Amino acid sequence: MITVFGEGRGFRVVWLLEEMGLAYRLRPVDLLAGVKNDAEFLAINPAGFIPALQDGDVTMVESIAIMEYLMARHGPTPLAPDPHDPTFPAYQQFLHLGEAGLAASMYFVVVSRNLAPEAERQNWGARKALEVFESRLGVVTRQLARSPYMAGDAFTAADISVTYGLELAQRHKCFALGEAEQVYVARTTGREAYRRAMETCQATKAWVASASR
Ligand SMILES: N[C@@H](CCC(=O)N[C@@H](CS)C(=O)NCC(=O)O)C(=O)O
Repeated sequence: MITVFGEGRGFRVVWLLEEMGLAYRLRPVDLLAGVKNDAEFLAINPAGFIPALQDGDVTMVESIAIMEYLMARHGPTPLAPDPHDPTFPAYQQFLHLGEAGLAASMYFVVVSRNLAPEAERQNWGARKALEVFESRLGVVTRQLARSPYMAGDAFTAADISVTYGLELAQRHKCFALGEAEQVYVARTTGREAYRRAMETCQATKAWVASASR
């Protein structure tokens, strides 16, 4: 049985598993409560961040690497184009840009604004991270002028990666997405597998509901 530890970016992994129709379970990890007493989770990821994956004797961290592993080990799947397909370079680029360019920078904006001590909320690092997010978003915007999805006409795992980064910014009200990005997010999150993933990720669901009130 595949086990996903933690929501947050683990939502990407759960969404992918739903798209692929694979059996899994989500093991909640409460980062806000702290993980120092969560021995089962720390045995999987001693560094204490989420998500982590356990699949038989395989344990992994890093949401994008986990998605690549699942598609390679449990595929093939149309969510990952063949390396010789013309859409592959864009797929590969946006799969990684969704984390390295979008979510990784936006994460530090979000935690600075919400969790940092009051006097440290408007810090240089958070402002720089927002600039980085905005510049990488420009690459997404240009792609959306060309095609409905990051790798062309078909939905792929790159869209799971990028959608998570865009939703992170939007939900925390850290960045107002433009029209093209909003239409794109509505398109990707309208999928049945996204809805099922949201039902599984009850902490994410509760947070989204409270943020939209
Ligand atoms: N690049 C990693 C980022 C992992 C990450 O920073 N996760 C956050 C929550 S979504 C976390 O665990 N933060 C707490 C910490 O780093 O201690 C990934 O894509 O999985």
